[in-house]
Amino acid sequence: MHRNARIYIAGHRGLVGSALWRELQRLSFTNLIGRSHAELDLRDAGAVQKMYALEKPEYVVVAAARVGGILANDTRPAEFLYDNLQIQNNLIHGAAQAGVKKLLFLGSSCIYPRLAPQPLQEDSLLTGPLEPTNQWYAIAKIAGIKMCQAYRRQYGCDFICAMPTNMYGVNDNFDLNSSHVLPALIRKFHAAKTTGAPSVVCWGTGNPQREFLFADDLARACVFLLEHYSQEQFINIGYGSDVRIRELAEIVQRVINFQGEIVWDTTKPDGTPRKLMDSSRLFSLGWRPQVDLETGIRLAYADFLKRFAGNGVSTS
Ligand code: GFB
Repeated sequence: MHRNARIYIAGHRGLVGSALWRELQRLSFTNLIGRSHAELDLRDAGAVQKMYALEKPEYVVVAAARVGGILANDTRPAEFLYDNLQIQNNLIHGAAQAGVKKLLFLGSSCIYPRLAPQPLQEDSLLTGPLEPTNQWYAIAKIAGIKMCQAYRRQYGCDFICAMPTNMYGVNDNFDLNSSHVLPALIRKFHAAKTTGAPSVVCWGTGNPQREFLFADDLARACVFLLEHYSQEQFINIGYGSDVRIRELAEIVQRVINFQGEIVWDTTKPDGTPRKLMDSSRLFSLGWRPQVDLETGIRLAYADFLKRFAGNGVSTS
């Protein structure tokens, strides 16, 4: 990509999109295009078409989605299905109409069957039933993959897809009802420490295993794929190893230095037992993550403190 390429990042204020925006700026890309949710409702096909006509992006990254943790996915199925289908249909179809040179669609590790062999290989797609707590989101993301593949086959569009594992980092969502596990734990342990609470309640049994990738690493992978990957087959983006949620809670406890105990609320769902990506295809192309889990958690906690603690916003 030339440094003055016009690159539209859909979702540039989110966890992944903002990391990609920073990375492209760091690499001296000068023509970055973004729209906040207030400026552009991506579910509105006409509005998306107008944006494409006005901005004429050469590259598009679909980092915009209705996202959330296990509870939000489980309790707001209509939003997770409808919003995501609308957003990605408008962005992908609109990009084809606008003659976009290359588009990168980001999916999720939850596209794989709940009990697919671990680590999850790309060819496990559609080989078994999905995890019920996030099947709505997964179906939308699978449809997004198929959209890109169909537009490549029928219209020759260079639309590629990548499936990131569970993400965390700077600019995350710390709302306890809709967040993923890592920001939730950071907020809960911080609140317990500052109020002197004796314990922190975490969800489920603590046994599920999850792989976590720092958003800045994903941003580097996105740039790598935009520059070096043009295949119909989607590609996994993971860290390479996973931890039990119990271990994750202990790392957060240590980073935040909370002295109390951890209590498990088993009335809350565990979700998929394990979701470790096989990222060997991407690794063999030469990309590697740079930020280990504990370092990333320290960076995410620093971001939480900067954004929320000490400015009057309740962190409990
Ligand atoms: O990150 P998370 O919400 O989503 O939860 P998934 C991961 C694990 O952490 C689950 C446990 O086993 C939760 O029960 N957990 C423990 C907690 N304490 C907490 C807590 O306070 N908050 C939260 N949120 N979890 C999501 C999908 O699944 O993964 C999305 O729902 C998406 O669709 C995303 O694919 C990457 O990893 O289970």
